[in-house]
Amino acid sequence: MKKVLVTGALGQIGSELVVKLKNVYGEDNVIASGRRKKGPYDGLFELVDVTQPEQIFEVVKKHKVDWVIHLAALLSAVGENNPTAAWNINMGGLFNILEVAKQEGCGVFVPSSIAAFGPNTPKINTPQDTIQRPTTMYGVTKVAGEILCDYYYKRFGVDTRGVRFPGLISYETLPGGGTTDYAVHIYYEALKQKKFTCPLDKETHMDMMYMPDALNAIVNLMEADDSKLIHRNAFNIASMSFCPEDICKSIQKFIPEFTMDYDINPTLQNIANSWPDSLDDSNARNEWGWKPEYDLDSMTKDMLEKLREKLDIK
Ligand code: AKB
Repeated sequence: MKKVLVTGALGQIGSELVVKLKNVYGEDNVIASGRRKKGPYDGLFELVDVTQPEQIFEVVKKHKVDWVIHLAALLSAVGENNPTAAWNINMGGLFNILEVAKQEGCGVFVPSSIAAFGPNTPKINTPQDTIQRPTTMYGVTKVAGEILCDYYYKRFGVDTRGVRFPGLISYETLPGGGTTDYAVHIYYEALKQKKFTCPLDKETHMDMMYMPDALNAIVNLMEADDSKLIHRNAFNIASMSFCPEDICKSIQKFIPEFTMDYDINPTLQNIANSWPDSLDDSNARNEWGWKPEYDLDSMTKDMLEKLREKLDIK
């Protein structure tokens, strides 16, 4: 059974991933970690600041960790507000994790992002191997991270794996500081206010994914047969591509009185315009059987049901 350490475990992905990993690998084999512990935590938790290598070493040794799922990172919008912090946390943190993995013999899963692409990348059906000249610090750290993971695999034999996540939509924990966050907030506002002011223009298409598919991608790639992997660290994965107008219409199927207006945030709009509209994920499908389950309407139905319950809205 694998022993897995998750960094950034209290964030949007980590808070749900830890629960899934415990179901797959067992309660005692999953160690959640973060810079701060917000209140009591149900299960193993360690304080780890990924910019401090000795803290990572200590926890990896203490728990005899086999795999690190490295989620601690600043996202695109906060990264543009503080590029220095984005560089230090995203690159410094990843370098430290890879060094520990090299010395302690761990595998490493690191998510990349659609942010690893830029305005001169082909926008539709974006290939996995293509032009990558991102225009955000977050994107720069994601491309550099993909290359650094390739390097640690080729040079030192560290088993590095990763996918490029699109915008992730979930009801458990809010995302913090991304460009795609509107696609989560819209569901909260649809239930609470029956209206939403969108910070992106109505035809801004981006790739998106519902959290259960994203979690399956992590576990399935980690469990994939090494001999079948031609690529390793930057798999395009896709399940749906939509714009604000599409998600509005999808919500109106379940809440007909829902309305949306627009107050465009230029920083977010510029970032969104620089990203692809839709990704070609054929390598992930062929090499490790990637297959998403949710489309826009099935996600909307589930999101609204789960949020109604969570927010206690009849
Ligand atoms: C963001 O918007 O920054 C993230 C991402 C696409 O990586 N959700």
